Amino acid sequence: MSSVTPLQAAEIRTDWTRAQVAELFALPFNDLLFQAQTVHRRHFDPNEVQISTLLSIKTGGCPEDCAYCPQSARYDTGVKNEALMPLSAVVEAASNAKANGATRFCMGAAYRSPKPRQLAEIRKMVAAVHALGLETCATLGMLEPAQAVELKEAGLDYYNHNLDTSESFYPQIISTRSYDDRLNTLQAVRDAGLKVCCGGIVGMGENEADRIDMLHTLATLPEHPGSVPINQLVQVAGTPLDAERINIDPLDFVRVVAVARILMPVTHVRLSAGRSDMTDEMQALCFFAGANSIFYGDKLLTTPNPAANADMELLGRLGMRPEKGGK
Ligand code: SAM
Ligand code: DTB
Ligand code: SF4
Repeated sequence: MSSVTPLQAAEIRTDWTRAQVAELFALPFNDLLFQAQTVHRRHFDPNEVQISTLLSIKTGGCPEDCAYCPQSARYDTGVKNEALMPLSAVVEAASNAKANGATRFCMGAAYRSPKPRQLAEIRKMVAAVHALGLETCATLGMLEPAQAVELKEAGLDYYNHNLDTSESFYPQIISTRSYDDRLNTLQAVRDAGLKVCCGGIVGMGENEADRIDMLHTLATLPEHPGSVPINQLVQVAGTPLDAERINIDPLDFVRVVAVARILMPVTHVRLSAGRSDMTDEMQALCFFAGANSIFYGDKLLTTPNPAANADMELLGRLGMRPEKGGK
């Protein structure tokens, strides 16, 4: 949404109580989806979906221990440690993404946090992608306030940094950085005037209380994130979370999308990782529940995503179309 009317603004609140979030989760499925679709229609064209394309500009060899991640150097996942991509290759990928209908280009790096030399290179990439007329997004790990400002000055629109899960479940997933570290990076990003892209992962063995807590934290940040990616865990061989056989009820995933939509009415809720494991019907339910953004293209960072033509076919069957956007 480009502008928010006063009536729409009245619906945006950052003072949700945890009990209110829990009440939404407890609604009968049809009541929850009806409410989510009603809120969605007040703020968005329900037949439009924002298209983002991801590029891994620096793959593998990450020092962090995120239990879900194929790029951690601590796990034997077959992902090789590659150097930062050259600028020309990034520009080529961004041009292709634009030609294929993406309006936002997200550059991901397997860093704990970027070093000054790396950030200098990435600033050039951001400026070049911005010059193509695409919205720019980066996800590079933790940022200091000055680094966030540098990225903003280079033309960055969004910074992705996820909470991943609830504060209480978090220590079972990551030990090398704290929940507060994440909140501090989000603060630095907001203070620099960058738009926040922040969400989490469903299906890591968390329970409903954890999902309530995570969405409550997101919806009570000083400002709602501009984008909230909801990822379904992609189980990758070699990661600690692959050893556990985690089953998630697809309807519980849809509930998370619906509650996110109701809590954060003008946010783009992105149906992110995990779509390759979802049926078309589940994705359709997620769109009905208020998801209005996807990652488009055959690959996420290191794992598969539905083929672009399959996505266009699905959108066509649903009478949906890509949102016009970019700059
Ligand atoms: N290294 C940076 C960081 O962690 O902030 C940026 C890239 S990292 C891959 C971005 C996000 O991808 C993670 O926070 C996590 O939410 C998501 N992610 C990574 N591996 C995933 C998986 N196997 N399944 C679902 N989501 C995943
Ligand atoms: C987000 O929330 N999901 C994207 C993006 N932010 C960077 C990443 C998904 C990664 C899935 C695992 C992989 O492909 O390596
Ligand atoms: Fe590294 Fe990010 Fe993967 Fe964690 S999620 S291991 S920080 S690339």
